[in-house]
Amino acid sequence: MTQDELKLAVAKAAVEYILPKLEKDTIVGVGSGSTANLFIDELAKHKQLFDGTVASSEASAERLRKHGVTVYDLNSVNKIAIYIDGADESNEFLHLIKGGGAALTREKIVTACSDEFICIADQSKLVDVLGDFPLPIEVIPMARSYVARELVKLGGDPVYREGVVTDNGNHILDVYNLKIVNPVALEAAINAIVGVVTNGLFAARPADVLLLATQDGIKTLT
Ligand code: ABF
Repeated sequence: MTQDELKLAVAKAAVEYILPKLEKDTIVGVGSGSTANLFIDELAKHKQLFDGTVASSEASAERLRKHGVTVYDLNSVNKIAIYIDGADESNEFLHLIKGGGAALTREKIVTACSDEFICIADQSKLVDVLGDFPLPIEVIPMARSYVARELVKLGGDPVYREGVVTDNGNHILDVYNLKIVNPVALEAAINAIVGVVTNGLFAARPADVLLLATQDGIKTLT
């Protein structure tokens, strides 16, 4: 199977996984990216089974609405039962790097509000040590250079993602050459830099389940 076929397979598997959990009042958190887009298309076929969604990006919200799926503002929702989203990398502990699509802050907020976070990915995303994928950091624009200097002190090589403005009006630094052996500690250290909004490590709150599409079928990691 090609990578696109693997993404479609895991998107379908995610829908099968959550179908028994859906009730009339269920709110589903929906992530961003190409795998999440395929999930949206599959989920929409069952829109009558649940109440609606909260989306982690404007792009996903628009795609959901085009399918006729209700999208709620997070502030009007009490509880998200399930959040489904992709990732750029995962280790065996389901610590993730996310944010390649620049939606990391909203993704982390939706994760925090969700009872269960199901990550969906193809097999290329599973790694021994996080960090080959450059770690995205969302920064307040005026703090960009300061944050970059602090990230160098932590051993990384930050690069400004030029031309990208997040849904929150901020900038992204991508940090290269990190071998992230302690993701929980690095997540906290980067978040402690003044001017950082969020970093793309999802380790303090990892995924609860990783559905991984492989050439041998869908694997479920917990
Ligand atoms: C989002 O989409 C991001 O956190 C991550 O950067 C990206 C993964 O995209 P794809 O599914 O296209 O590889 O989940």
